[in-house]
Parts: sequence; C-alpha cells; structure tokens
Amino acid sequence: MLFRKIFIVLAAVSLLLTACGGQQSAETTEVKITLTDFGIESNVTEFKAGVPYHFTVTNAGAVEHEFMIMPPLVEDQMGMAMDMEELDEQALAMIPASDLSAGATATFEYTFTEAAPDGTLEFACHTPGHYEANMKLPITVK
Ligand SMILES: [Cu+2]
Repeated sequence: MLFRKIFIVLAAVSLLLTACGGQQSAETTEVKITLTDFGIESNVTEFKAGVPYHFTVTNAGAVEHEFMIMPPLVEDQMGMAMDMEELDEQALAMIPASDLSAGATATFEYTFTEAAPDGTLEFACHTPGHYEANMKLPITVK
C-alpha cells in the first residue's frame, strides 16, 4: 500500500517537471525591451500570431514609465486630453507605471491572436508627455 502511494506521488512530480521544462525551452520566445527617457528599444519587432512570447521590460530611464501594446494614436487623439481609461481599453497588454519605476524590471506573457500589418500596432508609453516625446516603437505581427 505504502509503496503504491509513493509511486503515484513520484509519477505526479515527474509529470509536473516535464511540463514546466518543455514550456520554457521549446515554445516561448524571449522579448527584451528597454525603456529610456524617452524611447523604446526591443530585440524583437516582428512577431508571429499564435506564438507565446515572454516579455521582459526594463526601465533604464530616470523617471517612471509604463508599457503598452496598442494601436498608434492618430493626430486627433494626441491633441485631446488623453483619457487613460480609454487607452487602457485599447491596449492588448500593458504594465502600469506603478510597476515600472526607474530601474525596475517587469515581465509578462503574451500571445498575439491575429496578424497586425505595418502601422497598426506599436509598443508605447502613455505617461503624460512621453508618447509625444517619441516613446513608441512600431511592431508587426504575421
Ligand atoms: Cu515613458
């Protein structure tokens, strides 16, 4: 009886280990993003739909930044007072400024669900004034 229980526990543990190991090495693509005062750099700007990406975002600037994946703002929207709630609704993914103070690193997982041709999607920081200061980086999804 006792041996049987131990065997079942061991089998469960080895299954868990296999699942975790497989996910990290084979399927997830690492994306490293650096935020500066004021700009965004990324080692990947061409993505594939359906592929899981692990984003690591580092704030290398001296001030707080946020990070969003969303459609570019048109001129009209930029001229208006920006409604943060509306922006948040448009975002596919985001890290709030509270998690990206100067020197901080934050991570998240994201899988694009559909293609996004040139000019339809970008990384952006919408902390007031930063977007206008060119904190954006166009990306594409194939
Ligand atoms: Cu910023």
